Amino acid sequence: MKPHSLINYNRNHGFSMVETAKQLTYFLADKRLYLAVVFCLLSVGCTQNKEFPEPGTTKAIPHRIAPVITKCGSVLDEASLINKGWNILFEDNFGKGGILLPPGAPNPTLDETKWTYWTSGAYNNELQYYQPANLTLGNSDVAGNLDLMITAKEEHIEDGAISPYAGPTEVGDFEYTSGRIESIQTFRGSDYNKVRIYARIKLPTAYGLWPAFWTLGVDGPNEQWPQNGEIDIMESKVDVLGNVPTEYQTNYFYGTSPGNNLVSGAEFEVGVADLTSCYHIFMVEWREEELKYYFDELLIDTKTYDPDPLSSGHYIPELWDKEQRIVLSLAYGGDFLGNNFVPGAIAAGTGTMYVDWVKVFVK
Ligand SMILES: [Ca+2]
Repeated sequence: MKPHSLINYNRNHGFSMVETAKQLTYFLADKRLYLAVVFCLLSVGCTQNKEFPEPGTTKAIPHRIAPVITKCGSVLDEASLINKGWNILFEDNFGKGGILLPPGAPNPTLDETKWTYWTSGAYNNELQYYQPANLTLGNSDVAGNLDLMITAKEEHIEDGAISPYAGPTEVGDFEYTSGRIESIQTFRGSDYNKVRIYARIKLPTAYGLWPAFWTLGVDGPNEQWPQNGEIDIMESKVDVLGNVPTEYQTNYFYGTSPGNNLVSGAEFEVGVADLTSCYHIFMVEWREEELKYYFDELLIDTKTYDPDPLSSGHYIPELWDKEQRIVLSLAYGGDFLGNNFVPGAIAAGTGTMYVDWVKVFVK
């Protein structure tokens, strides 16, 4: 998801200061230089990272078409997990009894003892403004069960904060809204032998959406992204042709200085079944020396430690000690959608990401 890697810039600011073509040329030249320097400092670290999908570039992602998966509506066998020695560390089944948010909302929604939410824009040149009103509870594929529904839609927001860390004057206008939550519960792999992070999700179908289930490291006094690490368990999109997602990516990030990602070639694209008409279980098993990614309990990707730091997709064991929180987000637009992305309409009923539950097991 690369939360801090790219800056939002000039979404709502024009070039009215430029009065002649010559001035415009100079201005744009300066701007490109400025952006290059800022991008270098904030995102690329000027040295190691060639992996960020910065605008204007394309990159090869390891790609594998998994066996055709026709399973639909997967259910987790928790009893079996517990019999095998796994203990549950965190869960939210998004059931009834949640706290009303915002007050007066028609549905009980987020349990604020478990989650925080964003009320702002984000990063990566994403177009949405996150707000709690886009987080609701609704019926799932199981009678009597409820899902957390994160809904992206077209909605005008005037002078919204451009990020959770924006100053009072750092505001902009937005034409899309959506939702993002982060778990209050955090965990380090190094406190356990193994950690499994699960969610049961049905993805939205609207073009331009960027649903993601991931972990983000907790900032420390001298530690920022990607020093604190990140594990992307699932991120997907509807392509420029509007095709229903049949692919998603796994990834992770780690670095030793702010903005300087050392992970190389760990983005892995998984070809699977339709992700939008069925609920699927996405999971990563985090071990000291590897990340093992599962789709409906089928192992589809392993990122393993390799002493060769340049080996593609290698795992960096320092991540093991980095405190993580869980994030569920539904962005609209942004760098992940690629250079050909053009913002458009989100048809009614197509902009919702359905999350039945999230669980963390440890042993
Ligand atoms: Ca549920």
